[in-house]
Amino acid sequence: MHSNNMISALATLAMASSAAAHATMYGVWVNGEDQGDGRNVYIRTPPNNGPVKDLASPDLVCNVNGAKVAPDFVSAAAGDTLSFEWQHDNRDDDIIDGSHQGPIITWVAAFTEDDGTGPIWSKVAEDGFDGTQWAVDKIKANNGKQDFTIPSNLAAGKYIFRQEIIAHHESDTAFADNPARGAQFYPSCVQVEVTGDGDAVPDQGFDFNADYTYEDPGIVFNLYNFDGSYTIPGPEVWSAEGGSSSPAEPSAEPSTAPEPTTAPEEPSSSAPEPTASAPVDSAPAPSITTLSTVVVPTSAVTQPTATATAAPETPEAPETPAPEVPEEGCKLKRRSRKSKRSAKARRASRMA
Ligand SMILES: [Cu+2]
Repeated sequence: MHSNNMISALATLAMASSAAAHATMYGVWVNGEDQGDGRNVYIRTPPNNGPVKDLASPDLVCNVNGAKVAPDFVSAAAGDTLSFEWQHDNRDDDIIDGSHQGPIITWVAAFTEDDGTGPIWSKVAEDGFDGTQWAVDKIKANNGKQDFTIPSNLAAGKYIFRQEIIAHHESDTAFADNPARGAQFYPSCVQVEVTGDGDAVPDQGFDFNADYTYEDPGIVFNLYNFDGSYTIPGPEVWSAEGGSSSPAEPSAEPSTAPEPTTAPEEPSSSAPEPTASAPVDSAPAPSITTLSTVVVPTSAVTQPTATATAAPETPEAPETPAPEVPEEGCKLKRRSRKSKRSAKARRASRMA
């Protein structure tokens, strides 16, 4: 029927103007070892690679399947190096569109079968803009991956590690002010069972729905016009200090006594920076094997040269909001990859 043709046409347009837009998490590497396709195995994988933009939505935490417990866990020891591998759709594709620049932030919470909402999260790693490159540039140059370290003092137990990409290509306007725009969050929650004899229990108590706000300059942010410095949203990286006075009781149970958080001064980065100056999409991948995200370079930020080259020729235009969900910036493209049957089913369910 008419509307089906319409959707096809729009889909073609969307694909043409933004052949590779969003991203989804494919799998996890532990100390450089591939743990295999983790989608719906140890990752609470959403049905598609679209973003979440509504800060009030529970989907902001672990995406739309946040309460769908995955059957397995990644096994790792405290102190191990993890890499979360992002891809556009599948392994070895283009990972994420070069327009989708922004930070990558990693969090941990005690395992829950719930959707992850509530004040349960602590930040374990973050990477924003280093004066030249965004975290997204780095994963595009490194097969979708960026290393971080499980805090070596983390108490043994089952956890959810949540990594998010925040894409800032439409975030000069708050989603609350214009649902067609806003920062695009790509949250992914991974089930990890951690071994070790540490005694640090995550206690930052961060609540995404309450503590991420449209007033945060790291969320409502103009990617195309900024002074070269970017403040990553959320707290300092968790210090992971254990209860030194009391005997260690390895447990993932939330502690009742919050540890004093003495925001530690992280040592400045010794990680090698890729010197990509060409546009990201055509640049040969720098031969970088490790990129630490635990350490945030705080040294002199310079003019954002990478921003200029990475800026899309055609910034994604505001798109017509779908009736079903208010967050719409990329929903159109998301839908474009779904079958007509699916679109038809949605319309049918809306009618119902
Ligand atoms: Cu997108």
